[in-house]
Amino acid sequence: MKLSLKPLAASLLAVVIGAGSSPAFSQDSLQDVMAKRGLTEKDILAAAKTYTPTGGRDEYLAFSSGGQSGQVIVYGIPSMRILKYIAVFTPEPWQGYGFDDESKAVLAQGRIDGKDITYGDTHHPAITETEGEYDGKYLFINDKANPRVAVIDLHDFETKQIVVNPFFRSDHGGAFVTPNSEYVMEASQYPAPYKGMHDFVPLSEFNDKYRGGLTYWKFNREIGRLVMGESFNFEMPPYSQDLNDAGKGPSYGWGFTNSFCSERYVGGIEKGRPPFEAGCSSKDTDFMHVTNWKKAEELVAAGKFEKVNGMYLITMEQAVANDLMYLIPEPKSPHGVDVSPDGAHIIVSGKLDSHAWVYSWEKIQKAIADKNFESTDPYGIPIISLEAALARSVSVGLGPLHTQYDSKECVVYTSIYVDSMITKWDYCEGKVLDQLPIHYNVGHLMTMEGDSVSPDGKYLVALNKLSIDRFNPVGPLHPQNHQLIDISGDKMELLYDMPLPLGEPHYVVAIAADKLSPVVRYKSGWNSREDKRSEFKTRAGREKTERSCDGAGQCTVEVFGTTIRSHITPEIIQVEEGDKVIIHLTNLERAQDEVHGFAMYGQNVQLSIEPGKTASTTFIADKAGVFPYYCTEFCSALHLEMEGILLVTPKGYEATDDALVEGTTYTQADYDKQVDTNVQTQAVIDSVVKFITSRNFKDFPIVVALVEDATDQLGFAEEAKKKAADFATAGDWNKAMGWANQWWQYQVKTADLGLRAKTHLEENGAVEVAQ
Ligand code: RUQ
Ligand code: CUA
Repeated sequence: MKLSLKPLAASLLAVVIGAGSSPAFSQDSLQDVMAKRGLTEKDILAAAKTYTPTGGRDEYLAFSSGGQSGQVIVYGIPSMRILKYIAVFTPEPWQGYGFDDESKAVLAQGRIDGKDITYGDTHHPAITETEGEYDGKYLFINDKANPRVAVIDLHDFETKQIVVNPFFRSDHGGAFVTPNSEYVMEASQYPAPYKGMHDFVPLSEFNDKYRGGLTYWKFNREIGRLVMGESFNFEMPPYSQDLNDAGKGPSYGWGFTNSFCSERYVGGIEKGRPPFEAGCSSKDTDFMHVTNWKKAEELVAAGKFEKVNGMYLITMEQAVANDLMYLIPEPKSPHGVDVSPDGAHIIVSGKLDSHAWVYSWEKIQKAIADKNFESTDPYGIPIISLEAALARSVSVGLGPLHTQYDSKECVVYTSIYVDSMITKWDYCEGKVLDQLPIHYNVGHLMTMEGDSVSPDGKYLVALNKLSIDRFNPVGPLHPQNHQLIDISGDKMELLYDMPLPLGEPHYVVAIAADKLSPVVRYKSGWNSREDKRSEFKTRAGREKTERSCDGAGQCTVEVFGTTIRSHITPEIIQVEEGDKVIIHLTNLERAQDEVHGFAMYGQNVQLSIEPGKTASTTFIADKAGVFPYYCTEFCSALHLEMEGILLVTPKGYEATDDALVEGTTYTQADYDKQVDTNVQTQAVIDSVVKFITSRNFKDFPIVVALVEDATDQLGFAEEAKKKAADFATAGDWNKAMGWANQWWQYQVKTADLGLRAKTHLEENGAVEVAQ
């Protein structure tokens, strides 16, 4: 009986290598490998800056929008290794999201007019801030297509809430947070009649009845949720509001929203009119909207505004009367609006122009105080003249979009879409410092903690819209290309290309990894989607199945079950055709990473049950039949045996024989042989235990956790051993043999854990301690 897996692995490797071509580089020197692969010294240097050895951790975690995949992608920087997809607006089977009853309830919050919307066009993630610093508690992200904002809790990286904007029919400018995450900003994009106020309005009334807007969603940190009833919305002209950013420092309390299509063009290509793209880019300037959320908040508290659709509505008239909103011209079809870390400047790009425009908050404030307005727009909103607000404009390249700030004062990076490059420039002096080509057509770009009051600099990620020839071809739909750039020196250095084959990521935020401390398991019996103890939590030994029928004759079978390596309790569920079946499963594991899945044939059931979690599924067993179910995670050597059967009997079915047949009959000799194996296995376990306890294993938290888990498993082995002995005494060799095997299963799990602990100690330099 050999339990060490090493010789097995070695022989397998020998087979694999022997069967194929010989390894290309195994004994080569670095120079040889460089020559064979055609790598330059610069490549090696870039590799050394990004390569993260096995087991190594990244310095930053990046949260990227997944675009029209409706998800968030998490990856490490500088390794650019993808660590997770967080399901947000789209069902994600691997996580049980949109499959368990608990997460279905989260997705249901995002219904629009009663319709399930099972995708999203995620655009801009934002991390919660405290005094302008990322605090790593929550992440927000918007859905542009269906104006929604989601709240992701970073204690377990799960989506907890989806809110639907009660007025808009699209949003682009979400999600941006104010410096203490008091509010999450969400601006509409495509003007439309406000929901609940007007349903259909013909385009002939576009100027009067179509509207844009900016919602300030109140975030309640205590409960970690957005609160509609404490939120307010600024009604805005039917321009296409674009992105937002919140003021900070001297501009704290204010918000900035740029816009395009202030032409208020309504299209009509099929009527022989010029298309939207021409009609929306005819004027020389559009508008930045400047809103005073701090004052609006006070007026809301003073009962100044009415609630419409469950949220406070500030009409344009009220905003003007109360000095809450101003406009400032921006160059032709602008894009992006980025407030400097010190809150003193705001940079907007000219998209159809080669300039970036630096606005001065001091000058804007003065214009507001002096009521120095050049005119009002058609809706009566005061317009501050460009000259009164602008500090300078700088030619940065063709098609500038977004700007990110460095840790170095006055240094910024702007993405240049048409020229496919990043321009590094100084916004105080107004001069270009460096330019770097990217591949290709960059949209957003992002520096480490770049949206906070103290950006870290170091790395920049370019989120490129096209990858064209950068990767092995995989058909007409290409991956996106995120390029990692070293910005620590005077010159930018391109380090790495990462293909992202999941939607079109729009924006990404990166936070120092040490600010995050996600849990590794849930408190036992946890409803993770609501973040509270599940009312269906089930303890070991308390599993039960109940059946009840209502007056109308609808019967419900409710299962309170558990999962633990390597069995699902119950293993047999019997219901009648037409029954409603509700299955609650609690994962009893306390061990890290011991997730169990639960998939069932033909019922669209797939749960992911992380340690401690309780997840539920509900379906109608509408067809008689036999429905196998099993665990979908390879959780132990006996994972394949982690199975069960749902029997759906035909209506009125009478059992003639309920006995479970034995496939094999065992004798005392079989039993004795198994017991012998178990005794030998125990000797192996004992030797591993001796190794571990003779080392300073308590200095290794991972080993301590493994030992705890192993001790549990060994306890289960003892219980099974006792049952085996009892049946042996009674002469029931089949049951005795079964329990002797179960005893051995627990021993195997114990040994698996023990060997992992032993390997960890050996690899990490544990030392012998006095016994
Ligand atoms: S916007 S590529 Cu959708 Cu963030 Cu500028
Ligand atoms: Cu649990 Cu496989």
